[in-house]
Amino acid sequence: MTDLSTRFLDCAFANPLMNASGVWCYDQTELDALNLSAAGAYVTKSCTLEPRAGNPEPRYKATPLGSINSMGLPNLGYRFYLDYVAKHDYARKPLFMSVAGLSLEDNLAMVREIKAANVPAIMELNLSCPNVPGKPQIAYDFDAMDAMLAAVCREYDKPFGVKMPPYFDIAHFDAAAEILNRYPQVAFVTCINSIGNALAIDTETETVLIKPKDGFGGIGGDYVLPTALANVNAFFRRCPDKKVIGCGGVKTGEQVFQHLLAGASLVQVGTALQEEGPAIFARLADELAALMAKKGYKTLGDFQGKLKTL
Ligand code: RRO
Repeated sequence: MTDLSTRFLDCAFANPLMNASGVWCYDQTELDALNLSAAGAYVTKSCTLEPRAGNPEPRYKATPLGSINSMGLPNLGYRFYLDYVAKHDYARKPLFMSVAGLSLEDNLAMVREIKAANVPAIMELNLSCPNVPGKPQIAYDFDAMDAMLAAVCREYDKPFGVKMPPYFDIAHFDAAAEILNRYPQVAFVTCINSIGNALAIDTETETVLIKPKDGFGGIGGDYVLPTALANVNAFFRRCPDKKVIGCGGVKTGEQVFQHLLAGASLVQVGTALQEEGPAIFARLADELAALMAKKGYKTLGDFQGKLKTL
């Protein structure tokens, strides 16, 4: 028998699969569908202090190789998500709450309320939203990231995680990991958010695919798998006291396996969930179990983080 169960931050997970924040987690209906799905856990849409309508549509488009989005952080406001996580049955499955304030002060205000509510939800602080016009990604400004983490760690009392953008240079892996390692309270690192500010073009109409920011948006799906695996492995190697959550380019059990092998403890699904719906989790779990059985692996621990080099 193949066992997909795992433990993460003292919580039991039936399997390592969950959604990527932003996909299928905007409102009660979508969140309830994830709760009913075969996902081992799920995460709420990144929230802000006040509700946001987000950017003008069309703001998400699938392409043959993945997706491009510039949603612009549409969400129902942190009070809705805090209320949702407060009512969740944690015996059923763990739940994460994603937070993406538009400023340090906004994040601190939300963190204060989350702390006061004393909910069992695991906080994922999004340091990498690429799509709010005029707001650069915090995790691409190392001083701002350090200041954000210092302030949030002062305000919050539980372990939490950070959602990181992709980095593309070894010096940046080193610098980002060095900052994260200053904060033991940062218990996990989710790699990666979409690759920001890409441009997808329709040749026939000679037009961009999405309306916001003249067509610039974050890409996910097949485009990003090798970048995601590199970031997972880079932070897995550099942050031995933290867990890594893999995100990017997962649409088969084999890709879940690759993320786990590279060092991920849990694996998030974005574009493929958007395209296939929450039934994808049962398929991915079956495919992962079949691949493990073929290789003679009985538990995730048999291969997790054991990527070989040449
Ligand atoms: O809402 C978005 O536009 C968005 C966010 Br907050 C994010 O973190 N990543 C992304 O691809 N889109």
